[in-house]
Amino acid sequence: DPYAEDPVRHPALKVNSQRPFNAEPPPELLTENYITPNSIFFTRNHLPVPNLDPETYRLHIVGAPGGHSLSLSLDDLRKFPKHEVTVTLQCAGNRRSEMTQVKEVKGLEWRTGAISTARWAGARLCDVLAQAGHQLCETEAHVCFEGLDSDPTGTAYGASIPLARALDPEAEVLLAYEMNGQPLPRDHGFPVRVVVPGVVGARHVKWLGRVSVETEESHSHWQRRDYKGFSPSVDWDTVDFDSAPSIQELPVQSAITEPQDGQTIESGEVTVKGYAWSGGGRAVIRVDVSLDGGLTWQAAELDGEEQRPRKAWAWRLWQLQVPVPTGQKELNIVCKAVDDSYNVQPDTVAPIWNLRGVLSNAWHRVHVRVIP
Ligand code: MTE
Ligand code: MO
Repeated sequence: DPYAEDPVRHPALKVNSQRPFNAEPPPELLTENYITPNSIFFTRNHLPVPNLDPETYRLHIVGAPGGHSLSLSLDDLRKFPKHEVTVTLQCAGNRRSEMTQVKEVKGLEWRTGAISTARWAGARLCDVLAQAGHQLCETEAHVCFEGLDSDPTGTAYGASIPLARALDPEAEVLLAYEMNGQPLPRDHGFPVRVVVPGVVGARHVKWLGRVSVETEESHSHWQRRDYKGFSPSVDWDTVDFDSAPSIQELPVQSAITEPQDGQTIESGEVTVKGYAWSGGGRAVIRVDVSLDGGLTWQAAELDGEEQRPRKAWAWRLWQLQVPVPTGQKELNIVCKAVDDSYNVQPDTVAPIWNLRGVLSNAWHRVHVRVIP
């Protein structure tokens, strides 16, 4: 059993698949803290968790022509300036279960919890690449990452990001060895993972073994044959994966975590809570909440840390405390966020449905009954 050495997990996690392990925190725990505790941070594994010895661990950085390759121990990596940044990580499949309700899709049934936030620390990828002699070039180039997790045929998890993002110090791409002040937990990439602020979770390669600069994107299945968006009319007979770009920055997203769908609430007052985030460092400027299915709206209060312009890597938690309109037997609560490019979420799922169930970011809707 290749999964026999997988770590023990927190019992509060909602498990979507045991082998490989995929799980999300329940909504009420997800927004209890601005920083998600490591033990309930959502976990997205495609393969068994490798058991790596930090003493013998080496990160291989393929050098530039004329530069030199590096084989870095954990101590070597710690000698680079330590950089710390709070980043929200979201899987492209977050909220896929709502797409399934429109029409069947292929993938794990994530609800609203395939997203979490941590304070990551490590070496900046730009500093490490510079030491290996890499610099910005005029031609298109990509930084390819390979994990030390692999399937029975020996194929490792892999992904890539554009070289320009990797070399931009303002993009704050990390080779992280700490998560919330602790060594990375095994499920989250121990001892070293990539953190790419503002970019889809799939590029944050865990258990990092190898970094190289190539003229093409990673040839990994997960870069080329997955994590791409398509029109609702594209099916498995007609899909042409080469025709769509790989997902990098994600669109604006928000969801309600309290109350939950199907719940019964007291009349009087209701507190609506949730999260909002956008990709590419775009800040959330507003979250609108409706109690009547989208007829009328009120702006929620944004909690959590202020976001830096163009570097809004982490989510905002939000809440709205409002009287329940008298005589109301039920509420159709809706939320939608706006980012600083004035991007908005689509109102329904059907027009953004796609066969892989990714990029599910329609208005989030929750139906509750009111006790008279
Ligand atoms: N890296 C490796 N090596 N193997 C993986 O299966 N999954 C990716 C990414 N990095 C994955 C990986 C995906 S799809 C996501 S969404 C994030 O890791 C999830 O990170 P987390 O488990 O720390 O939440
Ligand atoms: Mo993912």
